[in-house]
Amino acid sequence: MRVLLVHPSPLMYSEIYLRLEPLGLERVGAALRDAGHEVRLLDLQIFDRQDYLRELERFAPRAVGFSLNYLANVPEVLDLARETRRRRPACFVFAGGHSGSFIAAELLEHAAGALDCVVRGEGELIAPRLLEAIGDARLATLPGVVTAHGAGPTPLMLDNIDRHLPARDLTRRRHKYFIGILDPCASVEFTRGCPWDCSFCSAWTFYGRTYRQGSPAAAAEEVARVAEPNVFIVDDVAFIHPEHGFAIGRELERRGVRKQYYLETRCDVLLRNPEVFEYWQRLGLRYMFLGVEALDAEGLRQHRKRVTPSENLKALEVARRLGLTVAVNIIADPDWDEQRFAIVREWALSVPEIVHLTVSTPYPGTEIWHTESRRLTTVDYRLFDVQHAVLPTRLPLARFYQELVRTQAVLHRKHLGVAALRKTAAAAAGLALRGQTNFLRMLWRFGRVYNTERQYADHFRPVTYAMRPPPAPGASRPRPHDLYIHQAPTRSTSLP
Ligand code: B12
Ligand code: SF4
Repeated sequence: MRVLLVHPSPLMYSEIYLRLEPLGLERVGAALRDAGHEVRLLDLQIFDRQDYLRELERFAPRAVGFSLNYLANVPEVLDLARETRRRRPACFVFAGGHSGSFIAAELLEHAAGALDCVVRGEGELIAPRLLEAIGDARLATLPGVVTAHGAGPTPLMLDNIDRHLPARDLTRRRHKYFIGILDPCASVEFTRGCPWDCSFCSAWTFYGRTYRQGSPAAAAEEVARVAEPNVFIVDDVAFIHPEHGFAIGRELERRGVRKQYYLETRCDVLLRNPEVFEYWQRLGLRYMFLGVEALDAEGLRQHRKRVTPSENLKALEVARRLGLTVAVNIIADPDWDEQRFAIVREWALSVPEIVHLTVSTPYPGTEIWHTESRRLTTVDYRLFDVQHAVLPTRLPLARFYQELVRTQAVLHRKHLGVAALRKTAAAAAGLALRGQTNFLRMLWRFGRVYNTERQYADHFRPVTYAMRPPPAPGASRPRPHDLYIHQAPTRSTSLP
């Protein structure tokens, strides 16, 4: 069967700093190909709506599957699904992915028949079975599948994440994928899931707080096959178990693989296992992202980060000693006033790290979606991109954005301003000579993307699809299992 898989367009944040391959769709694509289907993938982070409509016409797929990892992409995907239904009424249209998994029934309601089903959870095992069941009443009985007529049992989880390794040849114009100066950059997954339970995050609820590791040999083979010189390791928390990191590294050394790497981890994991990060630094680790989230103990407690401010600061010292370029994230609360923004600006300028600021956003699937007592000020999915305020702001909204954009601009200038760029000028020139211009282009985009008026005006766009707000804002803390998409308790992993 001809199947077209589609990743929606980028959100604000990715318009500047990065663009990464749709790894989830490449994995689902691999599983479908293994089952004998003819698969194409279109990434709207790179291509546009016209390209999609052309592909629909020329490839004439029997089924189209949309990836909905991000809540902010919901209206775009619904519009595309409706357009697909209008142009090709017999086509089977489905959606899956992270955010889609938490709001399946709501999506089907909005789609008003344009979506045949929503798939909850991991797609590799269920996608081939889904296509087999097209036109059959069995569809609504498949694990994780939700249709207008009913929902199947709890979603399936991959027993072994080495199965269905990503079909990278499905993504076209791969030179467009990059993160900062790692241009071009591929993505790999060494582990899946996270054993922590931060209150603002849905990574753990999506995987039922499980944590799975791929085999070191398969992971290294996967990196060896990547054509790009740079690799983004997508694991939520890299090298929780240092022996796994060492084992992958040794396999890479044995194969003589040399790449530059970017990874994300937690401060306490870095403090506990500095040797594995030091080892990876020798293998080519260049960038590390640490989710600091808050500078004070109270903020960390609210996010349930299970780390202290002093551990965070110590971790930054360790990362500096390793000679890595470190980026950290701080969560801005809509309740912040001018002074709170000023404190963050001051701190950010006093440390050598790249500091990112995201706005606290309750997402379906997170604990704060239920416990946040402040009512949402918007039901526009597009604003749920951690760059807009969806809760009441203490400052007048326009003033809040002035402070936010001012702070973002200070942080941007610090690591991408003229002075900072002198250090990377040679590398940037080298990229330009090789025709890799993603990094260079991103330098000029800041003013167009982060813009007080634009962000403020975004709140007044007409809303076609109104999001379903949480049933009872400020409810007491739900039981973890009630948040999981796998309702039957999955075996949870204890904290390392
Ligand atoms: C890598 C990553 C990114 C990459 C995105 C790469 C890409 N093009 O997809 C980058 C760094 C760009 C990114 C950016 C952002 N991210 Co991000 N990201 C992740 C992360 C860590 C891993 C995703 C991944 O690749 N996993 C591995 C692959 C194999 O899994 P997968 O993509 O989920 O796909 C599987 C299933 O979802 C499903 N599936 C997926 N698509 C489809 C489609 C069909 C048809 C089917 C059947 C199944 C299916 O099957 C796949 C295989 O099992 C997740 C956390 C997580 N653990 O999921 C956060 C996460 C998805 N990101 C999040 C956020 C908030 C963001 C940002 C908005 C903000 C930010 N500062 O990070 C931006 C905006 C992105 C944008 N759209 O422009 C949130 C999502 C919030 C939400 N509910 O919308 C998450 C959950 C992190 C969190 N802490 O909560 N992100
Ligand atoms: S450690 Fe990271 S991935 Fe895990 S729950 Fe916390 S924020 Fe989410």
